[in-house]
Amino acid sequence: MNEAVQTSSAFTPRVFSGIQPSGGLTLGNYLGAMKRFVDTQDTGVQSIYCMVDQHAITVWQDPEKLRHATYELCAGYIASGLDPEKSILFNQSQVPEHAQLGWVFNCVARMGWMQRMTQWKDKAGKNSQNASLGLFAYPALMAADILLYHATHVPVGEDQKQHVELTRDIATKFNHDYGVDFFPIPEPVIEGTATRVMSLRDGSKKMSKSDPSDASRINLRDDSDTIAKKIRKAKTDPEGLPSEAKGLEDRPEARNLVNIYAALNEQSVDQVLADVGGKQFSEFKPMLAELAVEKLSPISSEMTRLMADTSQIDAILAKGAAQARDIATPILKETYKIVGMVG
Ligand code: AQP
Repeated sequence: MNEAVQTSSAFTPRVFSGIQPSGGLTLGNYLGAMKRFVDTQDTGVQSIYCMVDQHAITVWQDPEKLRHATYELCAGYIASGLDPEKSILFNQSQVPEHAQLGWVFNCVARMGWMQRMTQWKDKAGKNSQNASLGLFAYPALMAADILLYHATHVPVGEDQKQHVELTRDIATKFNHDYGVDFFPIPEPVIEGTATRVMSLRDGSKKMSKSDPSDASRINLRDDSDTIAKKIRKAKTDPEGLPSEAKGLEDRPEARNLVNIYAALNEQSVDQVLADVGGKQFSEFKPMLAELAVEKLSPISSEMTRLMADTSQIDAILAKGAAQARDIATPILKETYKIVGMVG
């Protein structure tokens, strides 16, 4: 992140990223996003992190569960180490400028661009005529999330790379169509050993909040026994662990467990394999379970503590929304002026 953030640009480096409150947080969200957000916080670059509830409703959400998941997500951000005094932490729907800029970008983005998005194809599936218009337009709103703050760097997991590339296309087209150099062309920041944490049941599928199988993921709120049980039951192959990363090729489930271990323990895959190479999974899985419990249970306990008094979270969100609007309002105003809106 440090290296990427130092890239020279006419725009002041600023980091933006978001997570959907579309269910309970997973180990994938933690390693692919939250843990990396925390690492960025102390680099001195202004960082803005969002709960993207408007993205969550692109597929139907039970209203009570959505509200609860939004509070839990905020608690998860803080419990993972994000400090609302250092980073701006807010909920998307509390900053109406996201939807307003999103509309402008709906008019810049092309249908063909959206149709190529793999997330759209995966989520809409064969029944795309019945998917929401919001799900189709999701990447234009995501572009608005990022560009509303003139963010230059977007830490994400692998799965969101294509959406950040589309954000770049939207910024480029807007600047070109109106003959301005108004929006930065943001960089996706995809670093580390856990940019794509896979399902524990199928090494070809991403670990996801909305996977119907709870055994496929580790939830941040799982208790120690559940974490250990899920890791014990995780799919593997019959071979032992290799001593070098090359030996994990064509072994997606084995690679996934080693990647998770490396990310949790802040080691490289080679360092992990230097220690565990030659071991069987029957020996490695308990090591992984112990490490996962050691790292995740303090987060879960802190989330429980924060959730006991949601008025504290309300106050953090109100402050974050005000800080976000201070940056967003002039940028939206200038956008409207550029496109010729009176006001
Ligand atoms: N399995 C993963 N590995 C690495 N990173 C991941 N992220 C999500 N899953 C993994 C990263 O977490 C951030 C927030 O993602 P999101 O929750 O907003 O949306 P998503 O990527 O669609 O995550 P899910 O869990 O799959 O949600 P649902 O099931 O609701 O669609 C992003 O940076 C993402 O890359």
